[in-house]
Amino acid sequence: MTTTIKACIFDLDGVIVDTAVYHYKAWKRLANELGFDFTEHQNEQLKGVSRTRSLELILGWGGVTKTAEEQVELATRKNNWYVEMINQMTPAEILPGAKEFLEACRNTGLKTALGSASKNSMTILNKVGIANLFDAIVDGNHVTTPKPDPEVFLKGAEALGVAPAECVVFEDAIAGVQAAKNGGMKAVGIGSPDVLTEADLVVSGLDKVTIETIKEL
Ligand code: B16
Ligand code: MG
Repeated sequence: MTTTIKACIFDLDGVIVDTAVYHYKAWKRLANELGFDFTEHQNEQLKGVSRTRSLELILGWGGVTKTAEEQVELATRKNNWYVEMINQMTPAEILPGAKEFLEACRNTGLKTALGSASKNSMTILNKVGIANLFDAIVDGNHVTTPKPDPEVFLKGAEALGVAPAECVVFEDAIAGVQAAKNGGMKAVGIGSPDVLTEADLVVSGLDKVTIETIKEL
């Protein structure tokens, strides 16, 4: 039996915009202040991962131990640098096809939601000028359990008033694709099919997907 798709839920970093580059710069600056460095390759492991967990991973790479209180201070320091950078973002930084695909969803009656781990998603959406293209926004401020737990996407579906099986999630992170599948949703991976093996379909970007393809999933 095929289920009608009624909504699309989008991850933010890596799907709508590439904020990973700003996260990397800010985390790298923090690591450097602590006396070590990490590579762009290691940074891949931080994509889609919460701020707290990212810090734990980075401290582990540097072999540095910090108290819970110190970790809060370090995460805040990093976030302040990150916010300085995202405050400079412009609409030119929207990834190819993202705005057009969001508009196409709305024009064909599909509901749209954001489902991001970031606590800064509103700042980013406002800076790039597309906050008005989402019917619901669920982000790191609203969830208690990180991806691959489906909480963020289930809350998105609930806010839109649609069943999980009627949703397609767009995700660039393995844990995000798993979260969608764990929630009983369809998943479109943005990236490489070799990496996002659990997705129902993998494309290189939202410029490579059409509403017709989504409805046939
Ligand atoms: P913040 P997404 C994620 O965004 C990023 O990929 C990840 O690198 C970041 O640590 C996380 O947001 C939390 O972001 O520090 O702004 O709360 O891919 O879930 O949209
Ligand atoms: Mg992402």
